[in-house]
Formats: sequence, C-alpha cells, structure tokens
Amino acid sequence: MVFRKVLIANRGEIAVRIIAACRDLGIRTVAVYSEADREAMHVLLADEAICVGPPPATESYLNIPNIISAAEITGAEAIHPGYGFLSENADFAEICESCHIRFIGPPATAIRKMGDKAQARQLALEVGVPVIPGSEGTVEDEEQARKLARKLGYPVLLKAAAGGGGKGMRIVRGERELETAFRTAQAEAARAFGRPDLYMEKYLIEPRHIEVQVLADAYGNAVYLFERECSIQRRHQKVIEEAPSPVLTPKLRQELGEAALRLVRAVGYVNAGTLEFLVDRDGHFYFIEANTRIQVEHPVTEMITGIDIVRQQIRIAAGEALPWTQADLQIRGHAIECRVCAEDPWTFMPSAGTVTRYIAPQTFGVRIDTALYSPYRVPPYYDSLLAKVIAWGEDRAEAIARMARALTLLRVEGIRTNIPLHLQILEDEAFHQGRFSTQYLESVLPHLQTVASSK
Ligand code: MV4
Repeated sequence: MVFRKVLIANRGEIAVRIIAACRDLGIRTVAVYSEADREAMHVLLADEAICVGPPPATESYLNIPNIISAAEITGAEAIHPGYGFLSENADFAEICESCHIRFIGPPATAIRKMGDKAQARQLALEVGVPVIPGSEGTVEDEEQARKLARKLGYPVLLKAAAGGGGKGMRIVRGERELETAFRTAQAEAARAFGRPDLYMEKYLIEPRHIEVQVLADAYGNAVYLFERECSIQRRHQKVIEEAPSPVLTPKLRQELGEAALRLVRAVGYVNAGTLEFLVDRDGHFYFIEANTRIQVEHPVTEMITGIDIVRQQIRIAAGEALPWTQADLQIRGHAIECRVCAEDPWTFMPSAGTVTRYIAPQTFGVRIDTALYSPYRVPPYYDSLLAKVIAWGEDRAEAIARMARALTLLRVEGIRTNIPLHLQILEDEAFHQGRFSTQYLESVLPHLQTVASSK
C-alpha cells in the first residue's frame, strides 16, 4: 500500500502538516530546506533532510534540478509540493513523472488546462457551469474589447489568461479608460506571466468569494467536500476563512458542488482541487478559476467533514480509490480559520525578527497548524504566515466565540502579529451576522482600528 518514502517540496506549517499525514500512513519523510531554514521545524520533524540551496526561493524551494536530485538521492517515490512554490507548475509535475517520481497532485494536463484562465472559463461554459458574462476565450485587440464592453455595459474587468488570484486584473469603468487599460494590462501580463493574452468579464459589485473543495481518484470517482467562504481578505490575501458559507442554502450548495464536479470531469482532474466561484447578492454563482493544489484554508473543510484531505491526496496519488461516495458525506458544525501573520495589524507591513515566546491555546475544538517554536528567528525570505488557528463549533456563533477565546490564549512575542486585527473582526457586528463581501475588510478597516485604539 501507498508509498514507503515521500519528499516534501515545501517549508513552514504545510510541510509540517504533510509530515504528520505521512507519519499517520506509516510513510517515511524527506524534508528539503534552504540555508535560511536549517533550524526550521519541518527539518527537525522529518526522517531525513537535504539542503537544496541558498535562502532565495528561486535558488532552493523552486530549484527543480536540486529537488529532483534530493528525491533521487534519498529514494523518495513521491513528492508532495504543498501550496505555493512548485505546486501549480505543470512542467514540474511532468518532470517528476518522467523521473518515475509520483507527483502528489493532479496530472500536468489538468494543471495546464486550469492554468489558462480563459480556457478554463470556456470549458465551464461548455459543460453548463455558469460564468460571468464576458468574452469567449481571449480578447484579441482594443477594437474587440470596445465592442464587447459596450455590449456588457461598464464596469468591465480585464484579466490575464495566464494570471489568477487577482494578479493582472484591471477594472475599466468607462470607454475613456479602455484603450489605456487594455494596453497596460497586456504589457503587465506579458511581463508578469510571459503571455499578454487577456479576457474580459462584466465587473461584479461586492461579490462573495466561495470555493468548493473536491477530491477525485484515478478511476473516475469524484466528490465535493462542500464549500469555504473566503470573502474576508485584503489585496487578495485571505485573512479569515470559514466553512460552511453562512449564505448558502442546501439547494445552492448542491448546485455549486455538482457544478464543481462537472468541471473536474471535463478536465480529467485527479487528486484534491478547489473551484472558485463568485456569488452575487441574488445568490447567483459564477465560476472564476480553479486551484490545482492543497490550499492554506483546507483545515476548515477537514473540521466540518472529518476528512483528512492531505491523507487522501497521498492515497489518491498512490492509486487508491476514494473510500466513499457523495451520499456518505455530511457537514457537521462550523469551522473558522484565522491566519496569524508576522505583520503590523493595521499597516500590514511585514515584521521581521525573533519570536521570543510562543504559547499555543489548548482548548476543545481548536487546532493550530504552525511551524513555530520559541525562540525562532522568522526568516525574511518567505511569506509572513506564522500560524493558522482553526476553531470548530456546533454552529457559527460557537465557532466564533471559541476562536475569540483561543486568540486571547495565544501568545506570540518578539515580533508584531495581526492577532489584534482578528480580535476586532471577531467582534464586528456585520461579521457576526455573516453580512460581508470581498470588499468588507478594506471598507471596515479604519473603523476597526479606531475601536482597537480606543480600548
Ligand atoms: C472578479 C470580481 C468581480 N467581477 N471578476 C479577484 C481574484 C480572482 N480570483 C478573481 N477576482 C475577482 N474577480 C468579476 N467579473 C472581483 C474579484 C475580486 C475578488 C475575488 C475573490 C476574492 C477577493 C476578491 C477581491 C477583490 C476582487
């Protein structure tokens, strides 16, 4: 059964999470690390560890020859890429397979199909999944863009076909702006993603961001593990996520899940994946893009379903069939995740230095995913995520209350963190009522800071 040894091509809390899943399955683990991460928790916890290069990620965690060599030297049969880094690199997935190392993720073909956002949108249309009114495939030139924008009505959004996650997006509020917007968006896309291609959508006002978690095996079986609500974000960085969404009815939930599975089948998707949707005020949902990796916020889904998603990723990659059908799955309670980051809570400026004290809350229904211990020097080279606090409750109100109490028991000293921001959001009336969109955080931030400073 499964693998004897897996290499984890990542760092931080997700590397630790994957090591734990491997340990559960009786699989030996190989950590890779940069010179900045010699003392990192994933290095200390793995069965073996290999240095793959200097601190900058491009020379270590993104260094494909070094990572493949590390797997070959240690005899690892599979590589788990985690999130970020090489996780959505179709070439890397292909290289792994050509070296007879199993890539724990979807086939390279599925990563490529979903990686082209204009193509993914077209595919959704073909299989009857709603998309936001817009272009068929890419928009070739300004002339075509102007015609389409007139038809759709302003505001419209130009998006890079090779982009995603909000990168390379441009709102166009009127025809006067179109020419400049089109040219600059094209130039930016070419520079950032190596491809200038753009597509266009009508711009939705204050949508909610709801994503569906799916699991698919190599035998054509697929299930959805319901949805996560991810609207609490700033500049496309999620801050708080929860499951289930406070606004979905059972009927809408099933429609969303079934739409997600139509896309899974259309691209021949295997392994864990996420389909992102925008939901408008009238409850209409629209597919926007897919993430072909494990996501940061996967624990909220694990908490409400009781399913270990990382374990299933490994089993699926090893050729095992899904152990259940959709009818076996149900939602139990509610879960919330707060991302604790090394940054100023109000300016969001990164905070570097040494964590001199770390105390984790210990209470029923609370899970902490972290690679933190103290003292620990946070390297300045990688992202600012320090810990994920996940709280479960019988209902949403209980999950929120438990999260707030857990955060008062969490101590991270020596650097600045965004814990004060989380505490303010958890007390906010609109948040309590579940009344928020993707614009929520940026619009209430000044108010939250004022309340915090008056305490
Ligand atoms: C949109 C949109 C409004 N209208 N598309 C941003 C990230 C990328 N995945 C898609 N994004 C958006 N696409 C249309 N046609 C608003 C956003 C958006 C957003 C989406 C999800 C989560 C947070 C967001 C924050 C700002 C804008």
